[in-house]
Amino acid sequence: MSDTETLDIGVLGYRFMGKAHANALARLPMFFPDAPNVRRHTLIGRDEDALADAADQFGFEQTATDWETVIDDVDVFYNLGPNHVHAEPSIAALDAGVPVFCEKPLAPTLADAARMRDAAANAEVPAGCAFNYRFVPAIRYAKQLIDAGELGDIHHVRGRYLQDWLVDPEAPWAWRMDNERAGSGALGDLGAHTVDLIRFLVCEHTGEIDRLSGQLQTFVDERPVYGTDGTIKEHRPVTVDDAYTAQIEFENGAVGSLEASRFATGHKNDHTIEIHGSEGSLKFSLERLNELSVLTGTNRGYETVLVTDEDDPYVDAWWPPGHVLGWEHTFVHENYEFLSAVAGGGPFEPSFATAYDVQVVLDAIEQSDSAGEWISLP
Ligand code: SOE
Repeated sequence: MSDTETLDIGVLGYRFMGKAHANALARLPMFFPDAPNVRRHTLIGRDEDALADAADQFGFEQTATDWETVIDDVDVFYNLGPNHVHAEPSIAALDAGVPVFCEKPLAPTLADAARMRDAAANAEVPAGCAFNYRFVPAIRYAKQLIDAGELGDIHHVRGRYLQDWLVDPEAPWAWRMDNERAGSGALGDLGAHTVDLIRFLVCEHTGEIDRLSGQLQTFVDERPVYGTDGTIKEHRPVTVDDAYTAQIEFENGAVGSLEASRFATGHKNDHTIEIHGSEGSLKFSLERLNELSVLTGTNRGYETVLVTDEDDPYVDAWWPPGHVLGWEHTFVHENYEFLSAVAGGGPFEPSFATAYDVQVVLDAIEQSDSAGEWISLP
C-alpha cells in the first residue's frame, strides 16, 4: 500500500469477471463515497498483449504475468481466474496476510476448497467468495421477509439456473468444459450460485441441507477448437456436466429441487428461486431482478413488489426510486461490502468457510450421481 488511505488492488483475470469487478472498483467512489479508496494497481494474466489492452480499458496502472511477484506489492488480491488457479494464488496471498476475494466456485475440488478454507481460517484478514447474487436488492429484501417470519415455516425451496450457450454442438470448446480446470460444468458454474442463495435465504430457518439425490448429464461429449481462420483444428473431450438436477431435504424436513443447464434453449441467464412457507411464498427471477413476487396473508395471488425504493438495500446509493438497477450493480455492492470489511477489519460473508460449505453440497451431488443413490451430508 502506498499510503494509509488507499487500498492497492491486484487482480488476476482480465476477461468477463475481470471486467465486471474492474467496473465495480471504478464505480465505488462515485456511488459509495464511504467505501475505502482503491487503486486499480496491477492486472495479472498470461497473454501480454491482451493483458495490456485490458489494463488500458479497465484503468489499471500496470500489468504482470506472474501473480507471485504481485502479492507482496498489493493490499488486496482478487482471484478471478479459471477455477483451477483459485487455490494456489489465494492460499499464498492469505499466507502473506493479504485479503483475498475469489470468484466462484471456490475451487474445482472439495480438497482444494478445504485447503483454501483452512488458509482463510489461519489468516487474520477477510477471505471472500464472490457470490454476487446475494447482493441483489430484491434478494436482500426476500431475506428480510423470511427472517421476519412473513413466510412462516419454510416447506419448499426451488432453484433453477438456465443458460443455452452450449445447445449448439459446434459451440467452441473452452476451459469450462474441462474437469481438470473447471471441476464441474453447469453444477459448479451455475449450481454454486443457487446453492449459495438458498443457504443464504433459508438455512437459518430450515437447518442445513441434510441429504440429497443428484444427477449429472453431458449431452455433447466433444467440441471443436477453432483456429484464427475459423476452421476446426481439433476436437477436445467435454469432461464435465452440461446439466444437473438434485432433490434436497433440509434438517427440518423442508424439501427442494435444484437444476441448472447450459442447454436450456432460449434461456440466456435465467436464475429463479421460489420458496413456499406455511404463511406465504415468494418468487425471484434474475431476468426481472428489480422485482420480487410475494404472496402473504390473505392475498389470493402473488403481488409483484418493485424493490427500487430508497429504503431498499443499496438502492439509495444509486438513483431516485424506480430507476432500476442491473446485473453489474451486484458486483459494485459485493465489492463495497468486501472492501469495507478489509478496511474496517470486519468479517465478510460469503466467506471461504461459507463457500466451502457450498462446495460440500456440489460434491455430494457428484457423489450421488456416481453412486446412483441418496447421500447424507456430513
Ligand atoms: C457462466 O456463463 C456465467 O458467466 C457464470 O460463470 C457466472 O457466475 C454467472 O453469473 C453468469 O454465467
